[in-house]
Amino acid sequence: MKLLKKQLKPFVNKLSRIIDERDIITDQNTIGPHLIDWVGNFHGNSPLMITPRNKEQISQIAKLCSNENIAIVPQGGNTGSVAAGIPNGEIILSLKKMNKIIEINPNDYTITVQSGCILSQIQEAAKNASRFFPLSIGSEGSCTIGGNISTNAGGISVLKYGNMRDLVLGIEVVLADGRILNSLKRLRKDNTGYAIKHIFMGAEGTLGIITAASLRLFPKIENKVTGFASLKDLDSAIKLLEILKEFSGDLLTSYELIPAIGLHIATEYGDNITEPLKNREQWNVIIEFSDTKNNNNAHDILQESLQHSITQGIVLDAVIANSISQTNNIWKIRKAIVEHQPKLGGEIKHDVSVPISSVPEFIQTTIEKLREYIPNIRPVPYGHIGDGNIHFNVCPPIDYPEQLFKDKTSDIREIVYSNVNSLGGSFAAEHGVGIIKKKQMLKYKDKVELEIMKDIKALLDPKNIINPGKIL
Ligand code: 2HG
Ligand code: ZN
Repeated sequence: MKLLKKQLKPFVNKLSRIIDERDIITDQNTIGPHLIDWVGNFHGNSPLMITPRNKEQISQIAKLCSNENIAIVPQGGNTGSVAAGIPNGEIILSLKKMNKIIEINPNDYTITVQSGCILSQIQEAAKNASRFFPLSIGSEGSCTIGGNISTNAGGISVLKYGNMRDLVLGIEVVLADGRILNSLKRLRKDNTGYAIKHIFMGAEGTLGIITAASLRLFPKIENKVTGFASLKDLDSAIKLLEILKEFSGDLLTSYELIPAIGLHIATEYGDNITEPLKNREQWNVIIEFSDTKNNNNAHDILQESLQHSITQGIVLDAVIANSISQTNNIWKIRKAIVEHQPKLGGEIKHDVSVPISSVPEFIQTTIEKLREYIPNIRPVPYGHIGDGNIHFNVCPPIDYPEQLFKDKTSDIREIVYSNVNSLGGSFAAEHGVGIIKKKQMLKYKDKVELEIMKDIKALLDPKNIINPGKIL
């Protein structure tokens, strides 16, 4: 399964009949960055990385690996946080050289791309054609669309446009035995039996190597309005969400929870960030409206809904950004929380979801349970609560010994995940399972679902050569 040292040379010889020698990398300095996941808590190893340039090459590589029993880890931008793209002795198949936009069809509102395209490259191509590709995540300047599809990425626009799988019309995949599944259709309706394309989305590269995809585009956004509101309490977060939806129809694109500790992180460690409101309150939200029309509509409706919420006592104070720099300042708060949170003496990440109406109860009760376990512990629950997704990251009390906190990781995880489970939630909302959450998979995933997943894996990859040891 792993490529042993003694196998390296003869295997490289065989590979060089399929791909250019420039695309075969054994230098460990070059491979190094591909062995560490974004969070940095998982270090892998691999003797070899290959960077093929087309699906035919990948097909031949898969056949070779299948014959030789050598496992492959597909890798995109390596921006995941559950180590799904990190090898453990297997070879890395990087898709970074498959980065062409194949075609864009503005009239059909579709774009067809190779899987190594960077997300921002696709956003840009759509914009240049007066269209909009809505997936938006922190790593959009370096993550690849193949990785986004493989992990069914979420982000800040799911509220309106759905997860990655909702944006995929067709897909092209190289299977473990080298067959190429060609379903790059650009259809909105295609009821021809099982939706096979969907099993590769969220499969984290365990069922095949995605080489291209056809994606949905939307009308170009002409006008974005960003607001920041402080809330009376956590329950008000859901009440305000309702009001915003009711007042605006479908203008609401983002609704992100920012706790007071998030504002502390942003202003303390972020780059020149100012507090948006005079008084720092415990619970706050970032609100974004997007409009395809270039007029004052979005601004006026946001203002009206915030005024109404203040009268109702739901919102304590609010501001609507009236310049690009004010807008940037608000979104910089959001980014700074992700980046600087580890500076509070370490962090334990949990990417979870519960039904939207259960968000306040989940956050409150989890905080209480964590405080019973370690008084003064500092939870930082934030993020995409508009779709029930909370990044429930946990930091230690001030001056708490770092190692002692790390040693408590599995207890803390258990407190968070069991509370998620009791509210009918998911222990993996948008980041996937990878290696990091395999234990929870066994504990919380429906047994029959798990059996079917194993059956599908055995059917498509009987020799277990595509990303072995991940998810299952
Ligand atoms: C985000 O929403 C990312 O910014 C990362 O999903 C969240 O791990 C995190 O803290
Ligand atoms: Zn997120």
